[in-house]
Amino acid sequence: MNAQQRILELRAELDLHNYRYHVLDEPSIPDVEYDRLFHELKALESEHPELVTADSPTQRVGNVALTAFSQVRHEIPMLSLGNAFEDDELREFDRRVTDGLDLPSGDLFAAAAVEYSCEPKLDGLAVSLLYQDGALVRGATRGDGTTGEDISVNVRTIRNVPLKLQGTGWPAVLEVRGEVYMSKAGFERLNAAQLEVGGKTFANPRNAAAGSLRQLDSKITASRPLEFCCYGIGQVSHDIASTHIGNLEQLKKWGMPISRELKVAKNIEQCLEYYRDIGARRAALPYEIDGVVFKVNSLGAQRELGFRAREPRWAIAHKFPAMEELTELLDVEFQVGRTGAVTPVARLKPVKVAGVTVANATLHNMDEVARLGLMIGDTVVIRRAGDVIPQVMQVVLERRPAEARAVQIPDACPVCGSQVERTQLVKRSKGKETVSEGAVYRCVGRLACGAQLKQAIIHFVSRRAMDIDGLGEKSVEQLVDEGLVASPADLYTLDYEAVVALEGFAELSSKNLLAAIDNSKRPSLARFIYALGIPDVGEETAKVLARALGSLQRVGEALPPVLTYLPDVGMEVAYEIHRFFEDEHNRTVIAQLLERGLQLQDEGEVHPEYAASTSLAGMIAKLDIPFVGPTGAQKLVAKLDSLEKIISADGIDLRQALAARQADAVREYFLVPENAAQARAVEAQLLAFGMHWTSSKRVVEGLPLTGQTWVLTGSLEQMSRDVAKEKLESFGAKVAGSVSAKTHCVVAGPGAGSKLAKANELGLKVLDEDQFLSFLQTL
Ligand code: JCF
Repeated sequence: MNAQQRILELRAELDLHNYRYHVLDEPSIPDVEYDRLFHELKALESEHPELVTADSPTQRVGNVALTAFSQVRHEIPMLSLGNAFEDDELREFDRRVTDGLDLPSGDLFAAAAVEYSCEPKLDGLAVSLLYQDGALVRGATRGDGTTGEDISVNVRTIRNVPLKLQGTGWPAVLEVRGEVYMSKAGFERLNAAQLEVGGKTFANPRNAAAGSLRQLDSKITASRPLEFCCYGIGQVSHDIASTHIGNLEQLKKWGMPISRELKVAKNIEQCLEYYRDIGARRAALPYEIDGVVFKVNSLGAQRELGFRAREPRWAIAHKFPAMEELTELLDVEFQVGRTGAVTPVARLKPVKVAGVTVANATLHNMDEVARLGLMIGDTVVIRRAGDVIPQVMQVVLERRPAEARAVQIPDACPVCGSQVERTQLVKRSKGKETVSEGAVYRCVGRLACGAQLKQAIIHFVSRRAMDIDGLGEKSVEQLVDEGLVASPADLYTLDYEAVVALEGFAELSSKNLLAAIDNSKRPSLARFIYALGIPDVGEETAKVLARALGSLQRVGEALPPVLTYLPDVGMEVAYEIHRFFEDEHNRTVIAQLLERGLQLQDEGEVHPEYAASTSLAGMIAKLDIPFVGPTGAQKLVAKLDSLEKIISADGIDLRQALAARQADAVREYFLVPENAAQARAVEAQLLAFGMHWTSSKRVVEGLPLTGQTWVLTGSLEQMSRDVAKEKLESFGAKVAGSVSAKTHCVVAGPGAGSKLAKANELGLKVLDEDQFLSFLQTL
């Protein structure tokens, strides 16, 4: 086979794979294989430049930069669409369509309904693609509808735009129209890449698509994740089908990407159903849309209806309420959270966004304020997507008033007046500490700060923490504001007189609250640790701490490096835990809680699995000595089998175990007295906690259900699901959310559905609640 034949063969194969991938969504070969074929074609073409043609898949990389786009006249104008927002506006449209058509009059009750095509309205740019004899010869923007710009080189770089049509039978002249857009994922990727190289980021996928498509340098366009979706035809040398959907389906066969959501509606009510369905799935779609488009499906009927000014009478865009609006930033206030983080909150001139009035938006932290370049008085773009809290997307700099003010973080806490400090990020690496400024500012007032105290108590009493029922946010505020409660411990000294005097508390509710407080006195260790509200310690971490260390005392004493032996506990969290228990005030509150009757239920020994999870080598590896990782540490311990030997070893001993520069690093490290002292303290604590040095990790069958995965489904009557889960976990089992062949056992209560069915299908062990309870008795 000669080069020309092979080139044609490769192009045909690559075109076919492109079609299967982009249009049919059924990739037929792995990406690496595609790349291999592509590179073979590229190599052949560079050997034979005379054989390169414009429709080769290698030509999607862009071309020499232009100085301007030339103009293109649209033979058939590119129209815009009329809009509807309300259901009734859409029914009105349908009435106009029905009235405009000469429908066969028959039975009055079998009112002739008009059939419509339905598709999402992509938020991108309309373009026209002209094919002559099946080859793409021109791409143009919509422009003003009559005249657009020639962006042929740019559209050729879009991966799913066919450079050549597939199959046969296409009209000699075929103008395809559609939308060029960027997927949400492509947009995120592009912005992340732009940030990395210090380039400009885009406010939304539409702007990114527009900025990418209208590039004079098509190489830039080629690097952008643009996509095309065809929604109709313009000029055509002969008719294709008799319906709009028929046209699109034929175009798809010729290789044109069309919407996967294209549907037919038998009447306008089905259009409304479609609108609601797409609306409900809007956030989950991979691209942004601003509504749906309905078109009269019959092309004959379209012709009969014709146009009114610049809009077809046979189509309409049913828009969703806008997700973005402009408003004014009136002020930035600062809120204090449970851990004292002082966060900026935008106070906005109220504005309706997607049907909801927005007056506040979170600004996350001061870095975000700086990133947005926000000033008070600015006009800002607000976005509300799905159930997400409204966000400030962008400042409209052109509208900044002369009197705009900078946003200033306060020096003093707005609630308690304590000092506000910028958090520091401490990184420990290679035995050295580096400190940098964090994005978060904290009020140092802790429980002396009313805001933190309220949040701390709300967290403490919450269902997954101490589970004290009957104490809502309003009552907590009262208790704090009236000075009745200055720490969680004070809940346990409340008396009837104090409670019944609160607003909203009667005799019964007061008694109930006091009973609930009393009932909360015997929490599990894990619940209690979680309830303390240690920064960064959620429920899972609290469980890990409780299960591994077994006692509050050990959790409080543990040195940060000792804590990092626990699964999912990194240095940052370890230091938060350590700092929390070092704090005088926190110690006092914990002591008071225990004095006032709190009894932790399940304190015990260090978990055998945790005790076995370490080794001397592992400990050495965690010290972060330069050049000494896990392998180096293991070699070291193989020669010198105790910490003391390692600390006191000289250069010669060390070089027997390690490479010269590692040996020197170890020696240098332990010559610093604090380093040696810290290593000794960590070792002493690990040993005191029941660790025993083994040369490698050993898994101990510690608990009766260790290694088993259980699934709970349906409702349980004698205990809550949470309690059942806690019980299983306390016996070492993992509790999973879905059933698989690896599931050990399924507990199924009334109402169990698909999970139970699947368990039966897989032949798994299934217990009902009574069987489950008796099983627990046997453990
Ligand atoms: O997805 C779109 N943005 C879109 C725009 C879809 C359509 O079917 C359109 C359009 C603009 C004009 N149809 C026309 C006639």
